[in-house]
Amino acid sequence: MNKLSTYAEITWCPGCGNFGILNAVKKVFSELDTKKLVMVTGIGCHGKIADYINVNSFYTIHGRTPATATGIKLGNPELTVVGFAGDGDAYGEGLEHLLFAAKRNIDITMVIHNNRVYGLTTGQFTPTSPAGFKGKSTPRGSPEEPFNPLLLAFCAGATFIARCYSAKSKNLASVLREAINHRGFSFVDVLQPCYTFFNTYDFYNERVYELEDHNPSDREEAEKRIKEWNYDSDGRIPIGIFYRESKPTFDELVLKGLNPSKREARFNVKCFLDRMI
Ligand SMILES: Cc1ncc(C[n+]2csc(CCOP(=O)(O)OP(=O)(O)O)c2C)c(N)n1
Ligand code: SF4
Ligand SMILES: [Mg+2]
Repeated sequence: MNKLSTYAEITWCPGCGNFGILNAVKKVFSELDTKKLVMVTGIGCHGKIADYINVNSFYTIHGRTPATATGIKLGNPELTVVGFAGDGDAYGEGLEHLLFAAKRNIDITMVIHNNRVYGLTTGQFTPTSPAGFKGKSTPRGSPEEPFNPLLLAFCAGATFIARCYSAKSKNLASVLREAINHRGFSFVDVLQPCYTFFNTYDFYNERVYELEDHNPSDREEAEKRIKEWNYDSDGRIPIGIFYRESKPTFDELVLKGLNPSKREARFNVKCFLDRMI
């Protein structure tokens, strides 16, 4: 048994793309100092990942993973904070939290299990479901076009932007490693088939390809590649790192070297508040 495994029985459906994410995350976490690692999850099938990995974790409320992760990072900037959210969670209920975390460039990583459906509540459409999607809440097909979450994150100010596919585990692990190492807001959208309510394996297997000869520090080029696929029903789907930029982080700017979790900082509340303002 991997030292990061837990006693919890895995209750994801057989064939769920979350298994690929779990394996890649465990691989990358096993290389880190887990005493300084915290995972935060939203509510949904994705959130169960916290039960299956033996590290410090916080199950927060629907859509609030970036807000909770931000609070943890500001409380102790020495921690590595990795958030896991669903597409309904991060792009529906909690979109504003995601965009403001990107705008602030807080040094956290957000991994989105994007199955393009509300899985846990049995199959309603989400902001990234394709037009025509038939589910519990749209039995005749959703008339809405999806949005492109990478483009939203790019416009909001994310300094690391990537897309992965849960079935390409080597690529997923290597992108996750880079995302966690990046100082600043890292955003990783993972295409994760929901075997039960939106089985997209064939669709992705035909279209997904790995970015090559792409310079993630070229902003114009990154925008072009991000727009190459807009979560609709056509085209090829690039995965990999689209954009990377080095910028001061929110936690550095606000805390200026202070660690509020340390004894001396707690005894000097006034000094801390002065730095915050
Ligand atoms: C504020 C709020 N609204 C609705 C719900 C009900 N709810 C629980 S899980 C869920 C869907 C989660 O979908 P997603 O975030 O895509 O995660 P998945 O199950 O697909 O991994 C909903 C709507 C809730 N718990 N809280
Ligand atoms: S409902 Fe979908 S996302 Fe949830 S465990 Fe089953 S296959 Fe996975
Ligand atoms: Mg979902």
